[in-house]
Parts: sequence; structure tokens; C-alpha cells
Amino acid sequence: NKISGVELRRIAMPLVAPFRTSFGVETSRDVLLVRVVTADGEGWAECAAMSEPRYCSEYVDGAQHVLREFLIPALPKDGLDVQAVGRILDPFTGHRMAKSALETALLDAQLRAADESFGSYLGAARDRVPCGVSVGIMDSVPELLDAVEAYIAEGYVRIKLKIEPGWDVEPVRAVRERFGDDLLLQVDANAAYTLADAQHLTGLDDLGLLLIEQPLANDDLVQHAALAKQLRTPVCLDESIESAAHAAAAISLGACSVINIKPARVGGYLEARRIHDLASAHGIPVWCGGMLETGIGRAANVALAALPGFTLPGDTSGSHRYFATDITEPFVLADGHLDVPTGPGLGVVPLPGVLDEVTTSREWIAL
Ligand code: OSB
Ligand code: MG
Repeated sequence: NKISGVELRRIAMPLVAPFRTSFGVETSRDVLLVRVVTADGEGWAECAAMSEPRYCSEYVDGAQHVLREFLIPALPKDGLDVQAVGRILDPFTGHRMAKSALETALLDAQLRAADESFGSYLGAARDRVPCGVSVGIMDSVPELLDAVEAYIAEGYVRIKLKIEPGWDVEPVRAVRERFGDDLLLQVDANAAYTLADAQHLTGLDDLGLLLIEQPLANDDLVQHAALAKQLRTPVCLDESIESAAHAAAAISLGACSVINIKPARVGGYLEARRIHDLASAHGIPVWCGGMLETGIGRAANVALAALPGFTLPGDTSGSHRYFATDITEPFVLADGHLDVPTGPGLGVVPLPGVLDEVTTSREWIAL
């Protein structure tokens, strides 16, 4: 499996509606796609880094730069087993989303050549996964209720509301009152609060939430542990967990009782699976997060979400929640679920016609 090179391709993907979080508003996704070419064929992946370093320190231009200058040149020309990629890239600190994209493209190439699917390789325990949807911050409560109603009508089995100071207890209560106690409901603050807000956040405790995701700063496990003691709502971490080592620390500190696993955030699907295994051993439920991926990133996330420890519905929504036209065959919800792809590798490829239309730049890095 000699590697001849890697193509870095940027595409512009307008979102069907603006997506507002506590860290900013997204109207279009500027996605970096990675295509690895080997003697046996090719492999695809999508880099989750966003346009600006707000969710985390990575951003798409930076990811492309570190891939071109450091990560791709570190690969051996004569090829390698994907299990070795993490070790080869480890001397470069951080840049987990860039590393994840490269490792995933190499894994896709390896699995396609071996005629095995991502789901089978990772250890999927079912052939479809229940899907939730992440609902952005809106201008008004009536607008939020309309958005949630439409998602429930589409079949989503769990609703996640983005919150921030000034948009929390009141809109969440309105959703709970309107849609009833049976609705699986959770919130995500993207690090918008401090421990001084603990008393205020207890206002969510009577709303029957599955969890509150990342209430405090990314780098503060100790304060999350203090907050978790004051809330009845379970604390879930997203941004804080960048590796299995972080997950181990968070679990032993009592900083969280649930983990959102985003493969990109933790450096890839192999590290994501290690976190899944660790959490399962501790009885900690996990679920698969998302980064507004195209069908390329979604395919792998859906496969991961089929592992047995993923006991909560993930942010693995259908293609049309994000894009009018996806770059792969669209993922379409059936009865609130998405099917785990069964074809070799990711089980999906970009549709050439669509891909060319949305491409904004391409570069070839020869090995
Ligand atoms: O915090 O989970 C998050 C999107 C971009 C960056 C961070 C987050 C999100 C989402 C949407 O909540 C998840 C998705 O539907 O892909
Ligand atoms: Mg989150």
C-alpha cells in the first residue's frame, strides 16, 4: 500500500439555515477534504476544523497548513498500517482535527482495499443508529418552538438546545412545556458559563434534561467537578475531552457523568474507540457528537455511533438538516434512525458532479 500522495481540497457548503451557538454564527461550512492515493486505491476523509478558532484552537486554514508542512510529509512512502499513524504523528503536538482527517483517509483506503466497512472494523453492534438534532440559538421562543416542532415531525428522537447566558432556562422550559415530559431533551453551552453561574444553572434541574453539555471552560475539569456536585442535571463534556487521557482524568475527578465523543476532536476514530472502551468500563454513557459534517464525515460518525457503549442518541442528523445538496448520496432519516453504511471503507464517496461544483481550491502533496 505505497502512498503516492494526498490531495487537499476545499469546498464551500452553504447551510440550509444559520447555526448560532454561544461561540458564533455559522452560515456556510468551509470544509477541507483529504484524499489519500495509494497503490491499492484511494481513501477519503473530512477535516472538522471550522473557519475560525472559536470552538477550539484549530481552524481550517491552519489544519491545511499543518497537514501540508508537517503531517503528510511524516508519512512513510512505502505505506503503513493505520494502527501506526497515531504514533507517527504523535511528535507533533495538538492539531487533532488535522491528524484525525489524515488517519481517517488512510483508514478508508486500507478498509476499501480489504473490502471491510468502517462499522465492521470499529465493532458496530447494530445496523442503524437513533438520531438527535442540535438546535441553534434563535431570536425568539416562538421561532425556537417552530424549529423544534419541525424536527420532531421529521422523526428526531432527541432534541439538543444550544444555550448561553440570556438564552437558557426560559426557552428550555418553553420547549419542555410545549412538547411534554417524554421528549428526550438536553442542552449545550459550549463553555459559555463560569462556576459563578452554578446557582442560576440549578434552574434547569426541574426540566428533566438528559444532560448539560460543556457548561464551563474547555480546560477546566476541576471546576466542572465542582459544578457537577451542585447540579442534579448530569454534566457531559465535549470540548474538554481531547484524548483518552483527558477522559480518564475527567472520570476520576467526577467532572462528568456522560461524554460526547467527536472523533475529530480526539484525533481520530481509533482514539474515539479507546474513549468509548474506557467509558464503558466505568459505566459512563457516551454519544457521538458532530461538527456539521458532510456525508463523508457523517458516514464514519454513524459507524462509530453503532458501537455498544453509545447508549444515547447522537448529533448524527440527516444530510438535509445541514445542506440542500450533500456531496455524497444523502443520509436520510427513517423512523428517527440512520443506517450504518455497509460498503467498503466509509461506504460512501463524493459524487463527482456535486464535488466539482462546490470545490474552491485543490492542492496535491506528493510523498
Ligand atoms: O458543540 O456540539 C457542538 C457544531 C459545531 C461545533 C460544535 C458543536 C456543534 C453542534 C452540531 O452542536 C452538531 C451537528 O449536528 O453536527
Ligand atoms: Mg458540544
